[in-house]
Amino acid sequence: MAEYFPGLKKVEYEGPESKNVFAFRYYNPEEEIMGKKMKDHLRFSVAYWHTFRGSGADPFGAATMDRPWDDGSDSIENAQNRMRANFEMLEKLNIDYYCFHDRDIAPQGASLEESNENLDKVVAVAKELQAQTGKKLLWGTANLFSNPRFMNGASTNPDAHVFAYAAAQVKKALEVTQELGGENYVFWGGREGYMTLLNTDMKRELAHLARFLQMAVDYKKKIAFGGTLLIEPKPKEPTTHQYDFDAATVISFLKSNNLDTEFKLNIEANHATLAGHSFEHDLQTASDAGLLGSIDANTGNLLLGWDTDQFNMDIRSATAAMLVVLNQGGLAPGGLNFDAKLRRESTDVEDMFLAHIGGMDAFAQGLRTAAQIIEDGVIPGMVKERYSSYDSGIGAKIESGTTEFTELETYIKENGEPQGKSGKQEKYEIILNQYLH
Ligand code: XUL
Ligand code: CO
Repeated sequence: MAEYFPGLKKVEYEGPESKNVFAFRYYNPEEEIMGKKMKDHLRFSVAYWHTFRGSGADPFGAATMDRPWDDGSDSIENAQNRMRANFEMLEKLNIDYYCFHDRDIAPQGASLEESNENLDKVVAVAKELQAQTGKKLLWGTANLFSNPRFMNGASTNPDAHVFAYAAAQVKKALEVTQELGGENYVFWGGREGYMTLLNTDMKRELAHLARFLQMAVDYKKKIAFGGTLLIEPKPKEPTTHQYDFDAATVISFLKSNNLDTEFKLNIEANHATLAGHSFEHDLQTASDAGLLGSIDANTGNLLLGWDTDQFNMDIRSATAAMLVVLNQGGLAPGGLNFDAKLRRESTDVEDMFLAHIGGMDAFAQGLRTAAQIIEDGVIPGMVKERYSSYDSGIGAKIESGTTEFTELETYIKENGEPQGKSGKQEKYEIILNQYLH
């Protein structure tokens, strides 16, 4: 078989002293942290759309990246070759998973039937490569936003004909995800949202979205697909107001439509920050609801106001994320999907490797640091102490629901004014910095 990355060798762990940018300094897949292998904590995944379909094109200019294996055509053969390159990269980077949209991996045809046939031809190659390499599909999804038919949305489109098309496309995408043993299936809203309320019946559109998701649940059960269904929140872009705004909005939408037992959330860092939250805020919100299913591990550029999908090299942010993951006992069957693209100016093939190595190592270091923070217990102990007034006495009665306003009024009359207690943010930050080195 052709070699797609001839100049690039398998990336190995060399330890924190290494200066080799093609080595891991922190990611040592088989090493155990808190009783579990690093690879099982992190469950890294390559995002096919960015890594094998990204070209560096942006609204201001044409493609900048030239990949020797990609002839730029829409042929099935070209699509199959890209898939082969993907598996070589997964092997060389020691990444166990990948994720795709239906239209990333195979060209769309002139009809739904033709698109489905194209998909089957590439899925067959992917299935064979999975069997040969042991690599796995973290999740599949349907692209319900690129084709002009979806310009006014997919399941929230005012035209029922488009709703039906979206349903047909998701049906097939669920089937191929199942065929490849996908461990999850993602719904990112795409163009589910609106540009102006003047032309929009929001209540009706949201009811249609709920219907669509219920039909997906029903079809999942019909075909006995065992993966987790995930919803990926995003507040804006491409529409002005995306319905799946943030974790809190999606959780409440799921609960009010009795869908919260059927879906979990796929939290993306750059989407959280676009919503005005930190990455860890949205992770914690999802986790507290028992609904954190998977992560799109990227970052935005906070100086820009859009979804720049960069590889996250920030150890502090990765540590905050891994704290949430460790505290909920892991992510499986979810994982850390690098929904991130090379900068337009990073045009070398080797940059594809460097970006993933840097992202993997940041989250590996974040994992190690988060484990240390939890094992030392200093910060968790300070937080526990901060809430200790609820562990006994009147606080315990408040938490257990065994007191009411009259008793609380009596409590104040007897005990007077509460003493202000310092939040000690700077102390927490100093201690956090002690771990980040
Ligand atoms: C878009 C985005 C998507 C989803 C999958 O912002 O994050 O790539 O992850 O549709
Ligand atoms: Co994403």
